[in-house]
Amino acid sequence: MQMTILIIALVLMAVVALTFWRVVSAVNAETSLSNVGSRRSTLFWVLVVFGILVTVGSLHQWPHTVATGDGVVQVNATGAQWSWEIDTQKVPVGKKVLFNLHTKDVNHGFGVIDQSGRLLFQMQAMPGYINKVTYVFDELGQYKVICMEFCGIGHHDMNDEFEVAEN
Ligand SMILES: [Cu+2]
Repeated sequence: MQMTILIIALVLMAVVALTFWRVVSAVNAETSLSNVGSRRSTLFWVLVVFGILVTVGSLHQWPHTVATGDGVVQVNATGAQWSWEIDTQKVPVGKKVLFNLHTKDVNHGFGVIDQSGRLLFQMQAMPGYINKVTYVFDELGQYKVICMEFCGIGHHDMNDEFEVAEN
C-alpha cells in the first residue's frame, strides 16, 4: 500500500514537473530576453530539485505502518463527551503500544503529552471507525491524555492519564 502511494505520488510529481517544464520552455521560446529566461529556468530547476529532496526526505516514512505481532501491547481507548475510557492505566516502556481509538459520539482528538508538556502524538477518534496509532514510550512516568478536537461544552475537562512503567 505504501509503495503504491509512493509510486502514485512520484508519477504525479513528474507530471506536474513536466507541465511546468513545458510552460517554461514555451515562455522561454517566446521571450526576447533570453538571459532572464535562462536565469528563470535555472531557478525553476533548482526549486524542482529542492522540492523533490524535501518531499522525499520528509515523507518517506509516511504513512506509519500499524504494528502487529506478539510483542505489541494493545490499548483500547474510547472517547465520549466528556471523558476517555482507556482499558489500561499502565503500559510498558520500550515496547510498541498500539492504540485502538474509537468514540461513542462525536469526533474527539486523542493527544498524548509527556511530563514536560510536549505533545508526543495525536489522532482523531471518529464515530464508526477504529483508528490505530503505534507508539514506543522511551521514558518512564505519567503521561496525560487530552482531547484536541473541540467536542462541546465539557471539552476542556476531557483529560485522562496513564503510566509508562517497567514490564
Ligand atoms: Cu474535545
